[in-house]
Formats: sequence, C-alpha cells, structure tokens
Amino acid sequence: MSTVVIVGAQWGDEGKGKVIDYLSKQADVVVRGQGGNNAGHTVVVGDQKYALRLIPSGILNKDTINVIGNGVVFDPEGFLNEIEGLKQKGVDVSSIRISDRAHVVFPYHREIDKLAEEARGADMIGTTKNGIGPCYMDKVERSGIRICDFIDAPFFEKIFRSQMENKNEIITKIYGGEPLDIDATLQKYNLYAEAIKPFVRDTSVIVYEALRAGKKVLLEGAQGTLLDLDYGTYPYVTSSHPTSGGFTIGSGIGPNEINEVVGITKAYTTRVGKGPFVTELDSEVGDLIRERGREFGTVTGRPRRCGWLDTVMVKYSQRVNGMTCIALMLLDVLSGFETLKICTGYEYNGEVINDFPASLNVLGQCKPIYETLPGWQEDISECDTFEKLPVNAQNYIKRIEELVGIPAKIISVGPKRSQTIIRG
Ligand code: 2SA
Ligand code: MG
Repeated sequence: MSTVVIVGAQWGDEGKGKVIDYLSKQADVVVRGQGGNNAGHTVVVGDQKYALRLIPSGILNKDTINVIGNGVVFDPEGFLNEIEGLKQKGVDVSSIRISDRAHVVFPYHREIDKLAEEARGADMIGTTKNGIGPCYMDKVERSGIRICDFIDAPFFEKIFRSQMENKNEIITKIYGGEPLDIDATLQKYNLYAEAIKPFVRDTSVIVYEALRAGKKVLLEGAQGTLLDLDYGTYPYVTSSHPTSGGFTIGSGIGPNEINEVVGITKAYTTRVGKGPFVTELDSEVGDLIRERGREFGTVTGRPRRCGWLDTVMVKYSQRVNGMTCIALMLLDVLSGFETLKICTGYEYNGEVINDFPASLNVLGQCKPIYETLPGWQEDISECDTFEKLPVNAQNYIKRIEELVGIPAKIISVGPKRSQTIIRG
C-alpha cells in the first residue's frame, strides 16, 4: 500500500469503518476529503468503543497524522465535542490537522437544513440535518466562510455579522423560523475559533510532503458512490463527492498519486431514506437480511431498506471510481439461505440495461434480472482463509468478481477485526 482510497460502492453504511480501521494501522497519514459529521462509525479497540464522525480513523494509532482536508465541511461544535470525548478516554488528539481551506458549518446551516427538509414535505431528501447541504451551497455560491477566515477574529466578525443577517432573513422570511442570536453566536464561535487554531494548517502541503517522503497515505471516504452529487441517485444524494475523484480535490493531491481504490461493498444491498432501489426485497427475505445484518441506523435506529446484491450498481461504481478491488462485507449475513440472487442487469421497457441510468424515473421502472446461486448453510464466521469458506460461498464471491471485473481482496465474515479474510 502507498496511496489508497476507500470508497463506498453502494449507498453508504457498507462497513467502510472496519476496513478503514484495518488499513489505517499501516498508514502514516489518514485523510478525510469530503462530507462532514454526516459520516460516522464506531471503532472498537479492546472493550473501548470510539464513535468517530469528523475525525479520521487514524486517531487511535500512535504515530499517524490525521488530516481533515479542504473538501470537508467542518463543524467546530461537533469537532470540539468529539475531541473532548476522545480526550476523556485518554486519546492524544495532537495529531489532528485541519485544512485552512475547509468551509465552516455554522448553526444557521443546521437550522436551514432542518427547515428546508420540513418545507419539502413528502419530497424530503431525508438528510442528516447536520447542515451539510447548506454549507456546500454557500461554498459553491462563493459566500461561505473558510477556516483561514474563521480564525482571523477581526475579519471573521465583519463577514460573520453580515452572513448571519442574510441567513436570518432566509430563516424568518422564507421558512417562517426564529432568527438566531447574532451576538451570542459570534461570541461562542470566537471561542471555538481560538480552540481549533492550534490544529489549522495548509494540509495539502502535509499530504504532499508525506507522499514525497514515500509515506503511506489513506484517503478515507464517507457515504457512498450512489450518494455522490454527480453519480448518485440525484436528488437523493449528499452534497459532496464521495468518489475517488473527489479525493484529489478534497485533499489537494494529483490523481496520479493514487495507487489503489478499494470499493467497499456489502454482500447484499441496503439504503436509508427515499428513492428507487431496484433489488429491494419487501418480503420476509428482506426482513431476514435486516435482522441478521442488524441493518438499523446507528443514530436514529431507522430500519434500512434491504435487497439482493446489485452488480449493475457495483460495476458502475467500479467504473466511475476506477476501483481496483472490492472489500466484500457482511458475507456471514447470507449464511443459511437455500439460494441467493445476484442482479446482473435491469429490464426496462422490454430491453436490457447494463449501465446504471441517470434518470430516477427510468430507474424506478427497472426490474432486476437475477441469476440464482446455491447458498450455504455453514457458519462462516471463523473462516480465516478463502479456501476454508464453503464452496458455494467461494462461488458466490467468484461470480461477483467476474461480473464486476476486479478481485475481492478483502472479505469480512463478522464484525471483529479478526473476522477478516485478506487475499494476497
Ligand atoms: P446529508 O445530511 O445532506 O448528507 O444527507 C443527504 C443524503 O445522504 C444520506 N447520507 C447517508 N446515508 C448513509 N450513511 C451515511 N453516513 C454513514 C453513517 C457513514 C458512512 O453511518 O452515518 O456510510 O460513511 C450518510 N450520510 C448522508 C442521507 O440519508 C440523505 O439521503
Ligand atoms: Mg453508518
């Protein structure tokens, strides 16, 4: 490994956390390049649980530098709470570097996120209400506030007051909400700015110098390809680019620096929130996958929608990310089924589609074309090599590799770090 990108190949929640945790052990630098505290995973070390949202996963390793890159939208309140929690558990947080070019999430972003969702009514996107979309909107509109300006107190005060006035207009006049207190917010955020100042750097330089020195860099994706602003099921997407291309911009390195793109894929498919889902199983089989895979949201407990593996989607993710291998997660959840199905194409208006369509209208009318494979009854949670897996499980993996065209180098057969098969 030299420079590795981890991307979700589906709709998020693929189990990236486990793979990132594993690979971050070998990394000198771990970088977040997009999203914000709409991401989240739990890392278990011994009997301690660490919930990470904005902070890169290398934080639990002694000698790893942890970069929050320029492509991230940075919520100071969330960040300070997160490092407080880590410090209480005795974690050294001095390895964190925050990009001076990252945009800052303020309370009005969260407020507008919430009010806009309410206003959408039945058409709501189902956002995490962390202010992610509204913050990226300001960035694209060129009115956002970056970390470098946030920590420059006199300048910040000037731009923040006028920004708060504008946002209060939107909150009250467009959405009929309550205005936010400008002075109190300014005071609070000035304190936050002081607290984050020691972490702020030009992080692109840090990553570049690490690469020049032959160090190992892990680019840690959040969400998934089908939530990408361009490649996802728009408008039911997040406002960033959780694809490999997003990382070159989001961390400030050239595309030629990336050697490996690992696509994290569940052995089946899940989705939270709304939008078409071709292989969805609104049946007992779907319920069984949900129960066995514990497919309920970590924060809200919302049941996730479940279905068979969709290789039209994973092939599409392979293409748009340049995925070099798959990490196949939660294979153990599929033990005990008589037969398993893999979606190999879509039928639309009597024709076969092999490329994931842009139009949700089209996607909503696509019917899955399935291939049926024999299942396996054995418990696979203790298998530590590919050869020890039941032959039907091996064949299931081989078929996925054939359909997607890349090898499954990592196979997860249980939640524990030890329950991972690594193939050379
Ligand atoms: P937002 O808040 O603007 O990003 O919401 C827009 C849509 O994106 C979806 N979304 C997610 N869906 C699944 N998992 C998410 N985060 C994972 C978690 C972490 C991960 O466990 O929290 O997989 O990296 C995530 N974040 C955003 C959201 O449901 C909306 O559909
Ligand atoms: Mg999750």
